[in-house]
Amino acid sequence: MIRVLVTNDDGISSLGLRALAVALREVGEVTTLAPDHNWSASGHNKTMHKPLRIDPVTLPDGSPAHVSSGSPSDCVALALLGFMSPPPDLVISGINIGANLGSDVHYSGTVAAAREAVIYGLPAISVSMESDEQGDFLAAAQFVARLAKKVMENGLPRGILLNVNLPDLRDGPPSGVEITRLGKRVYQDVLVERQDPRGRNYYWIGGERPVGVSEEGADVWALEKRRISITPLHLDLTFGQIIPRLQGWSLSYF
Ligand SMILES: [Mn+2]
Repeated sequence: MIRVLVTNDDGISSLGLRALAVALREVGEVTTLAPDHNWSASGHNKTMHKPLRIDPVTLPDGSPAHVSSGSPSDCVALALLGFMSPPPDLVISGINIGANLGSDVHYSGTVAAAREAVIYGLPAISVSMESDEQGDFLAAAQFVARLAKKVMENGLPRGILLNVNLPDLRDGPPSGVEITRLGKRVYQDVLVERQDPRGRNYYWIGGERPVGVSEEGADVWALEKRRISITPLHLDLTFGQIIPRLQGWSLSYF
């Protein structure tokens, strides 16, 4: 029986998390440890200057879970550093409400939680769906359970996580599964400047939802075709091709 840690960034009350926790029971022994509030777009962070709490909770289906005051990546660190004993064989983060495509992976707490597991040397999957709170998370979670079995059967190279994005399954089943590369997100952020009731200016980063550039083989493209996108992400962000050129700059200290 494999041991699976389930977490997310939308918080313990998310239906996406709950569906995942239920479906993964087909694969192994599930431990759920998730943040006590929504950490979406919180990126990868480590709480270093205040204590972290973990409290037991019961999910609506009656299964036990734990809730933490920490970030998504804190939840994974807490579990792997000893809260979960023995440690998990696989970490799955999600199902996030809203896709995480292209540069989203740098903002995403969902992806950060999976990345935290990979830093510790464990295989991990981050899962997001292009939907709102009412999405068909159960169907999505059943696909993730099948993927999790594949990961355990075949293994993943060290340093790799799988970033999975699903189309909205309320519109029907997906048209396929595509192994993709990261695509290009286009953010439509707009700076909104307003005044608070005391007359001081405040700023809000607003604007329309991000769109994407649809290039064949990219995650954005797969979702546009209503396919499930699976992007392997590596911890090593080095852009090796440019190293010889930079060496050619002959940089020296003096
Ligand atoms: Mn989220």
